[in-house]
Amino acid sequence: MKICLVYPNQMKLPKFFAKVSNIPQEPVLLSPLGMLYVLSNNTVEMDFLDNRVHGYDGEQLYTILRKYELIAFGGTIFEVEEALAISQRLRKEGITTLYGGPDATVNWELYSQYFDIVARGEGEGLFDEIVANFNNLSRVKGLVYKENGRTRINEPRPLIENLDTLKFPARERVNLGDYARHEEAYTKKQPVDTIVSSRGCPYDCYFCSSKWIWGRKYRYRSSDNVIEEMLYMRERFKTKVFYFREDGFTIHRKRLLEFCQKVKNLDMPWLCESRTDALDAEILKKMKEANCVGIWFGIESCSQTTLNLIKKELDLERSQEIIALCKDIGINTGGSFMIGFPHETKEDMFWTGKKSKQLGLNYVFYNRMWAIPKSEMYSLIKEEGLAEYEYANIVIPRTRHVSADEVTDIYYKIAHPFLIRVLLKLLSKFPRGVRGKIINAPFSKKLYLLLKKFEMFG
Ligand code: B12
Ligand code: SF4
Repeated sequence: MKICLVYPNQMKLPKFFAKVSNIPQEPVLLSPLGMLYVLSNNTVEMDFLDNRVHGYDGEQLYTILRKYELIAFGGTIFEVEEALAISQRLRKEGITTLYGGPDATVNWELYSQYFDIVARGEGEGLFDEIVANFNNLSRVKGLVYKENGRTRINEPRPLIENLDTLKFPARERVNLGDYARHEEAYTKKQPVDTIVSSRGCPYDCYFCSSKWIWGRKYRYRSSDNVIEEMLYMRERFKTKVFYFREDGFTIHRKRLLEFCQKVKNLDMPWLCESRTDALDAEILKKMKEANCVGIWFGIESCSQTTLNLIKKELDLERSQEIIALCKDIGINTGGSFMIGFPHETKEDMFWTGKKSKQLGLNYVFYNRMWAIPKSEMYSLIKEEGLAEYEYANIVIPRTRHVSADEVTDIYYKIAHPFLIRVLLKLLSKFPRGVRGKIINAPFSKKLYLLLKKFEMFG
């Protein structure tokens, strides 16, 4: 069976979204790790096309994909539009289409109308099972598909118990040079490559959809297995800095300590994301000794009332202490914040904007609130009629006190100092593809960080 795995290109968003720059008009292009796991952990042959790299238009894509018997799309809610459009055309020709990945796992009811098959959950081993059971898909756990006009919902795929049994993601199937491999906010060294050491998050923040993708069970790879992948990446892809982009890298203290102990003499600098409450002075010192050069914190708000309301389970004072400790120890820090939670007033938003810049972080990043389908906040926004803009399942809300446009204006003022606003305006004059190349180039990131530092922190 001729199969092609496709990461679609990001949809063109309506004008309103242009100002909401965290809804990425030109997203940072990273290698599609989930799909690379799918490629290395199925034995059936599959071609792979990342249309964010190629930028084929609908006609070109259709011509390429017509040659296959099964087209499997993945990606996030921001790419699904292209998959939907091509899927309609391919299905008319009798080609089977499938949608998998995080968005499919969360919103499978919706998408089962538009694809022949929707695959919920992890994709390792899935295609081997599909090919072996193509005439009786009821045997393949995780699938939702049509049979004699009726929708069949198979039982969910069990979670992979031992992540160490997986082959490393098939990075050799892509040209890593096509993707962003730099992280100027933390390190001058390049290339920086993404690695994932765990799946799932036990927390329950009300704006997040993690639990709908992975459940709340936290699974992690052994430190030996992770270090083996790092050594392989250094050898094969010349990776200089390793970025653990995942929900829970620091959740398991014992594993983290063991990892630090084993990696410290290998000269492999690394970055990670973390909750502030997972860290303390002892562990931060060990992380520093083990060549940790930066930590990204999801702090979300500078109001304790908001943090409690959104079920983040974080103490703001403690976050401040941890950031100060990182500074003392010599680890760079970044933090992200959200502007426009449903209960927020103008004052609340400006407070987070102001206070976040005084926390001692090296780098701050703001998200204009939008609601991820299936999150608790998504339901609340729908129930209270707060959704002012909706496009392709993406909901841009007002707050109970401030209109959606005003929230966006406030966000824009907080997130982009004057000079950056001028540059963004200039950039918007360039065509889409060119704009993306400029934004993803290392020098742009450098300039951006410099201006941000200069204007925000004086
Ligand atoms: C790293 C990351 C990023 C990176 C890189 C993303 C990329 N495109 O390469 C950066 C920082 C750039 C990023 C940006 C964004 N991200 Co992001 N990101 C993540 C994160 C933390 C990890 C992704 C990952 O590598 N996971 C590990 C791999 C192994 O898992 P996986 O990709 O899900 O793949 C597995 C399965 O899903 C499945 N699978 C995957 N693809 C396919 C395809 C087929 C056909 C099949 C059958 C199965 C399958 O098999 C894989 C192996 O088991 C996830 C959260 C999470 N914990 O998963 C969010 C997540 C994917 N991001 C999300 C979002 C919303 C965004 C942003 C829109 C955020 C924003 N406001 O800017 C942007 C834009 C995304 C874009 N257009 O690419 C959402 C997606 C929700 C949705 N319904 O679509 C997630 C799930 C976060 C969340 N909790 O809601 N992100
Ligand atoms: S926001 Fe982070 S900590 Fe909260 S549930 Fe999602 S992944 Fe977990």
